[in-house]
Amino acid sequence: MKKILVTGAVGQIGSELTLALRERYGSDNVVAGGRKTEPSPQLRDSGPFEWVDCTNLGALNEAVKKYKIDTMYHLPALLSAVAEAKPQMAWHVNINGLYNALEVCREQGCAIFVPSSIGAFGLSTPLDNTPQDTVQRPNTMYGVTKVAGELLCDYYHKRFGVDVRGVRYPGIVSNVTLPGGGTTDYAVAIYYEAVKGNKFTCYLKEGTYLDMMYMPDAIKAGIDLMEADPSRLKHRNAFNVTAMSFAPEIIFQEIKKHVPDFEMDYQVDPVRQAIAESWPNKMDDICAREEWGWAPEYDLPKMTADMLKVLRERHARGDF
Ligand code: AKB
Repeated sequence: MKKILVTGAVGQIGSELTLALRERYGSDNVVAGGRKTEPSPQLRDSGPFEWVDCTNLGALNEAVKKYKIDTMYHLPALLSAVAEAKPQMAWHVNINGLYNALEVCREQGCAIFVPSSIGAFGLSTPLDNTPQDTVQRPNTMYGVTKVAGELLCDYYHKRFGVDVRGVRYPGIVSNVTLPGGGTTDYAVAIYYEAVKGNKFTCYLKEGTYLDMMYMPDAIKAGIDLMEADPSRLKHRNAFNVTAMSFAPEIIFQEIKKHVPDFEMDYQVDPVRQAIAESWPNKMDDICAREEWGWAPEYDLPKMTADMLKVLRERHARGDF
């Protein structure tokens, strides 16, 4: 049975991925690693929890030894908009933290999952049907750390034989933990405002298409890729994966089918708009489909119906 450490377990992806991993591999076999934010009672009480800062190599090494970890899901990262506001911190967490995780995995023979992002692309990338292997010249600190991270991961695989694999996540929509400081966050916030009966003000322009994915598919991607037969993998870091592509007016119209008097206007944030315009409109994820059977379950209508159902229940309970 695997022994897994999830670093960044209290974050947007980690808080749900950790629970899914516990269900699959047994609660005692999945350690949730947090740095500062208090875990939810569910995350803290459903299995081992350890305070571990990935920028501290010694602490990370100790945690891996203590729990005899053989697989790491390494999730800590500053997202795109906040990385533009704090570029030095973004480099420190996204790159120095990743370097530490790779070093620990090299020394202790662990496999490791490292998420990359649509942020690894830039304006000179073909933005429609973005190929798996293409130009990657991002002009944001987030993008720089994501491309450097992909290259570092491939280097650790080739040079040291570390079993490191990753996906380029698009914007992730979830009904549990809010994202913090990303460019795609509007696609989460819009559902909360619709459920609260508020008008939504969108910080991206009409017509700004981006790839997106519902959290259950994001979790499935991470688990399926780590369970894939390595002999089938021609790529490793990192696979394009997508489930849908939409612009603000498209998700708005989909929500309106369920909330007829929902309203939206625009107040464009130039920083996030420029980032969004440098990212693909829609990626081609054929390599993930062919090499490890990637197939998402949720499209926009199915995701919207589920998001609204869950958020309405949470709203009725007074969660937000
Ligand atoms: C962000 O918007 O920064 C992230 C991402 C697409 O990597 N959600």
